[in-house]
Amino acid sequence: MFFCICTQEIRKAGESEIKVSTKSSTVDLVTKTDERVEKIIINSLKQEFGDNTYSFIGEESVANGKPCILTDKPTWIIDPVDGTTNFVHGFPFVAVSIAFAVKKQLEFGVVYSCLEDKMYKARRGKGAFCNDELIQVSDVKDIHKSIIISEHGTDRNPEKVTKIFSTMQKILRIPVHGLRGSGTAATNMCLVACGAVEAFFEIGIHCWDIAAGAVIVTEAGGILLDVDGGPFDLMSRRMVSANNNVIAERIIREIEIFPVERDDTNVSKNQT
Ligand code: LIP
Repeated sequence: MFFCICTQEIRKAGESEIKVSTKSSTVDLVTKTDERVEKIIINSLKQEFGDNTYSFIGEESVANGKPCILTDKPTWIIDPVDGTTNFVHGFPFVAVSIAFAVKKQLEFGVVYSCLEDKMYKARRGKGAFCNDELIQVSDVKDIHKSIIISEHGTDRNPEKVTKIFSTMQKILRIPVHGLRGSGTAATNMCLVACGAVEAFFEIGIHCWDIAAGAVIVTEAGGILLDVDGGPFDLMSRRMVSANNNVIAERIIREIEIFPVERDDTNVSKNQT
């Protein structure tokens, strides 16, 4: 129900002049719609499930100073408008992403691609679906027959931009069939899950961008790794999601890694 309200908010706001502010850089955009939709989601979840039993990690709450702490407590992880830059420009990929974790284990995730009217959802151990149709990752193992997705993020630090585009150039020259980017990590992960592309990787995303997509990809038969080939770490702000290990490992060989601050950087050990 609140996906409909959120979509109405997003569509309505998109019809008039959108007031844009910035966060970590001049190109890291936020709008009143992001904040309003996050409030609708959090208030609806509190109304439905109670206030004290759960923690909330919301992109805009964190931007306004709330801690980004994933504890053992049941936690909602929310990106109210994933693809804010797209939203501001009218580029038609905008998603609402909500995940739920217990004891740091992601239990289910929902990504609603508002303008495509595609509801992706998955619960651990129960499969992944798009508009109630079962979805599965691609069975492609030959990197030369793959489409790879990545994004350049919102950090314009020259060294990072150089590494991002050097990585993309190396992947393109493998060669792969194509490189793409929707502008929203949540949507990119759903494109892996439904087999439209073979892999999505990015350094610089946040936990709220990928938490729901992580459940959807794994339940669709895909895998998640760190960009160095190690285990996936939701709070690390770097990730590879792929249809299989062969594709993932081939991509990882090309990624030029640069440091990013973890989402939970300022959390003391006794808070986790
Ligand atoms: C976006 C991510 C995307 C990233 C963008 C931006 P937002 O999230 O989904 O992967 O490349 O820079 O962070 O900010 O639109 O919610």
